[in-house]
Amino acid sequence: MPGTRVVPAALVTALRNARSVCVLTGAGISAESGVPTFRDAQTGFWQRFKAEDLATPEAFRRDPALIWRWYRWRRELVRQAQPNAGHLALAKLGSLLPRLTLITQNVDGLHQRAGSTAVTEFHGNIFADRCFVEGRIVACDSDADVPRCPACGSHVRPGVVWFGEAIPQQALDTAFATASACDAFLSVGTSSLVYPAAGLAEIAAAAGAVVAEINPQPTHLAANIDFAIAAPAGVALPELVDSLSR
Ligand code: BV8
Repeated sequence: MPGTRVVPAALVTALRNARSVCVLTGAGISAESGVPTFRDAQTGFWQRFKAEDLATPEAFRRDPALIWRWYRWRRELVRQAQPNAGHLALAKLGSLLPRLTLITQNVDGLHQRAGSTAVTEFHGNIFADRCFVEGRIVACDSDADVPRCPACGSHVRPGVVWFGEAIPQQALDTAFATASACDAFLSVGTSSLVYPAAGLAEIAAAAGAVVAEINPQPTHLAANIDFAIAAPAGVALPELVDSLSR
C-alpha cells in the first residue's frame, strides 16, 4: 500500500544510536539499475552458461577468449547502467552517519558513481585489467580478443576475484575488522550464499551488532537476525535516509 513504511522505527533508532555501521551490498542493489544479479538467468548468447561456471580461473585457462567476451558484454551493460535510488541513498547515508563502512561484492563500480567514497570492493572491479601471471594491474589494449600484458606478454584478465581465488587481503582485513566492531550491520541485496562475504553478517551478529537484511526474497540469514526487510533496496534505503534525516 502506498505510504506504508517498510523500515521499522526500531531499526532507525538503532542506526541513529550506532557509533559505527557496516553495510554489505550484493548484486541485488544493482538489479534496479538493470544489471542482472549473479543468479539471474543470463540472457542471449550467455543464456547457456551459469555465471558461477564462467567466473573461475579454470574457465579462463580453458577459453580466455570466451571469458573476455563475457566480461566485455557485462562491462557494456554496466556502462549503460546508472546508479539507482538505492545506491544514491547509501551515498547519502554515508554523510548522515558518523562512521559508515561500505563493503560491496559487486564489481560494477555503481556505488562510486553514486557518490559513495571509500568503497571496499570485496570481489574486485570489472573495469580493472590484471596480468594473469604477475597479478598486477596493467594498462593494455582491452579490445584485443585476449589482451596481453605489456611487461611479460602473458594473458591479461579482468581484475575481479573468481571462485576459488582469495579475497584481496586489504579488503578482507577491512571487512572482518568493521563487521566485528560495528554496532549495526546492513546486508543489502545479497543471497548470502557466497563466502567469505556471506560470513560477515554472522560475525557482526556474534559480536553483538544489530543486524538487518534488505532483500525482497528473505535469505537464510532472515531467521537469525534482528530485522528482515522484504523490500527492494531502492525503496527501503531512501525511506531509511528519509527517517534518519528527520
Ligand atoms: C574463496 C566476482 C578461498 C566475479 C564473485 C566457505 C568459506 C570460504 C570459501 C567458500 C566457502 N564455501 C564455498 C566457498 C567457495 C566459494 C563460494 O562461496 N561458493 C559458493 C557458491 C558456495 N567462495 C570463493 O571461491 C571465494 N574465494 O573463498 O577463496 C581461498 C583462500 C585462500 C587462497 C585461495 C582461495 C571467492 C568468491 C568470489 C567469487 N566472485 N564475483 C564476477 O563478478 O565476475 S561472486 C558473485 O557472487 C558476485 O560478486 C556477487 O555479488 C556474489 C554474491 O552473489 P549476490 O551478490 O548475492 O548476488 P545473487 O545473484 O546471488 O543474489 C542477489 C540477491 O539480490 C538475491 O537474493 C535477490 O533476492 C536480491 N535482490 C534482487 N533484487 C533486489 C534484491 N535485493 C534488494 N533489492 C532489489 N531490488
